[in-house]
Amino acid sequence: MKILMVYPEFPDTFWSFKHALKFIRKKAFAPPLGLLTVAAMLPAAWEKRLVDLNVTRLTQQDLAWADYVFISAMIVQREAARDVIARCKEAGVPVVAGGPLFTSEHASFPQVDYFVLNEAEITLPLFLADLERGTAQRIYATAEYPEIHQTPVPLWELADLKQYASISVQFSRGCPFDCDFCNITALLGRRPRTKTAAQIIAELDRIYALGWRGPVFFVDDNFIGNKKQLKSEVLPALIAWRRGKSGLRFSTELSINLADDEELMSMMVEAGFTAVFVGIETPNDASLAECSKYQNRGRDLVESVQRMQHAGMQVQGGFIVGFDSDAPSIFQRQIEFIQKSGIVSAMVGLLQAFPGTRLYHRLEKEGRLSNELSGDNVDGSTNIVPKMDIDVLRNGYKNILHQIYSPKLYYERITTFLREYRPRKIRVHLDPQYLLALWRSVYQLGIKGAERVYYWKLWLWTLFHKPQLFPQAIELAIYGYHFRRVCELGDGQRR
Ligand code: B12
Repeated sequence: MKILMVYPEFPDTFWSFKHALKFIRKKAFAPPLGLLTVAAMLPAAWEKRLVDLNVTRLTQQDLAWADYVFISAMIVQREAARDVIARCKEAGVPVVAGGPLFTSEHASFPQVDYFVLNEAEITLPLFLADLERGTAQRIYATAEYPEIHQTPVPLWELADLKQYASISVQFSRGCPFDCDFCNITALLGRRPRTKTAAQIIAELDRIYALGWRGPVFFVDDNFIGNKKQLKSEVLPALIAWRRGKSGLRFSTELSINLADDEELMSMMVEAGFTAVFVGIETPNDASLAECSKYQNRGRDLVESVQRMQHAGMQVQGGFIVGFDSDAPSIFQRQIEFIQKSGIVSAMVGLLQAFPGTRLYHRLEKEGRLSNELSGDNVDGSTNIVPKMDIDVLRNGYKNILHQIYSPKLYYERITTFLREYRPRKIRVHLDPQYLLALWRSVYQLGIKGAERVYYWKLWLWTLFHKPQLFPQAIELAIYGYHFRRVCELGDGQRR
């Protein structure tokens, strides 16, 4: 059996990092972990190939080769996924679809032959068994959440790793918190299900054996969902694994209560975590109460961020406007908060309602769902009829992005962050692409760019005050270029 795994193209968004990736000559952020995991669950004797349309093209020969196309996507890849499916149909190749897009809205894909929805650990074996018997059904779905102790090491070797800026691994699924807008608890539940330390080490060994020394992103919904297992088992194993190795900086996603646990922060940093993405959402306490984001309430959010920066981790943050409790003053409050926090990569989104979430059900009852969901909450669109006037909301939102990604405020945030950041030493792996990126940044940002004055000021400031943080300063300057480009492009396109 010949299986072609296909991952549709992402639009040019905040999260694509497309304009920043050019500096290091990479084509995409990370290989598609869902498909590579599914590939490892298929019979070993089957031939498998991966075509990630973010790094390469899908040719007629690819389709002619395949007995089945396995496709995965997020909602944001909806249109690109439709194109792939149409091409498969033209070529007469049956399509098997899974992943978050199809789990959320399979009914709108009549051309797909088989849906293997939810988590493949449960649904894929059922499909494969039926396929072998010649009795395959069209839809396999489950309301259960599998344990992931048996999930195999993903087949990273199917991906052309040179094309990617980072690699994803996953330790856990699910999040114990219950924020009403979050798609995660709807898709993956509230009980954190974890892999064992042995599984994670086997995955890292595999990545290392493939020659990877770049960044590794732990794509957990909340990495600290099971602190006990982390402290007693997983982090000690990661600390031991890291000894004598260079590169492989770790980053992850987690909740703000990490700031309350000095021991956990210290262990994470020792294990090699240098950046964490945290859902901060809003400095407006009424909005935090509205969406049940209790873990963010009753604390000084800036101080919590600084504690993580002091421990040695860069904090990236997600922010949202458009809650019912947001007044027009929220836009300026968000700007001031983001500046003060030194969160350089601030992903500010308009509140959207994903199907299956508590927010979606509430708004459906209130008759407040409007147009189709884009699935990208930073494209300036929303499927919610807001309480605030929609034009005030859109303009206020746009204004936040223009302000925080203007060279002045953006570079100010870099210095605020570098002042607070106290990284632990991690043996760097010198990739010549990073040196070239420095020179590309000199040309693009320091000579051609509108931000050149700020760029050179940052050079001077960093070299005088924090010379050891010079690589981080340049990396952040390059991200700023991407964010600004996306804002500029978005102006013409946003709904
Ligand atoms: C890593 C990640 C990213 C990476 C993607 C890197 C990459 N190339 O893959 C980055 C940071 C770029 C990213 C960005 C975004 N992401 Co994202 N991301 C994730 C995250 C945290 C992990 C994905 C992952 O690798 N999981 C591990 C694998 C093993 O799980 P999986 O892919 O779900 O696969 C399993 C099953 O779904 C199934 N399966 C999957 N595919 C297939 C295919 C077949 C054929 C079969 C049989 C089975 C199957 O089997 C697998 C094993 O069980 C998820 C949350 C999550 N826990 O899944 C969100 C998630 C996928 N992202 C989401 C969103 C919304 C986004 C953004 C739009 C953010 C935003 N602005 O709001 C952007 C869009 C990207 C862009 N460029 O525009 C949503 C998607 C919701 C939806 N219904 O579509 C999720 C679910 C998070 C959430 N809040 O709900 N993301």
